[in-house]
Amino acid sequence: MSQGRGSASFPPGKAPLLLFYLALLLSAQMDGVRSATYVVGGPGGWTFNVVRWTDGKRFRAGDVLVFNYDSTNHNVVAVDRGSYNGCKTPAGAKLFTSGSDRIRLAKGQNYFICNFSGHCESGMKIAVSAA
Ligand SMILES: *[C@@H]1O[C@H](CO)[C@@H](O)[C@H](O)[C@H]1NC(C)=O
Ligand SMILES: [Cu+2]
Repeated sequence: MSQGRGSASFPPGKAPLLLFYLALLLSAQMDGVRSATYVVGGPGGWTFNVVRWTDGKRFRAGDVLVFNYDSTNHNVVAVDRGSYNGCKTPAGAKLFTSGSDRIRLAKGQNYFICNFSGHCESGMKIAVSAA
């Protein structure tokens, strides 16, 4: 049986298994580099005055935002810049109501508000810039 350089300690039959585990490890690490998951508002979740939660954070396209909230009192609406600034809901805006929504960030600006009456005005809104 030949013992090639670099494979001295691995019987030929085990090489595919080793490569398989190596591939798993690499793909897990690349996933970690590619996208992160953030819980909006931290332990307090998606609620009033969450607007500053993004301060000092850096987001990337593909990162996932998790919005945790009581779905009887709040929701999440993906809006445009003008609607974000004016706390308006544009026609056809995408609405999330599960109480634990996972939303993947698109490259550029992403705007989210709660459109229950008065909530956006009370700081229940976030603007997220994804590189
Ligand atoms: C909130 O957004 C949804 C989805 O666009 C819309 O159907 C609903 O009328 C909005 N509610 C208010 C109070 O603007
Ligand atoms: Cu709300």
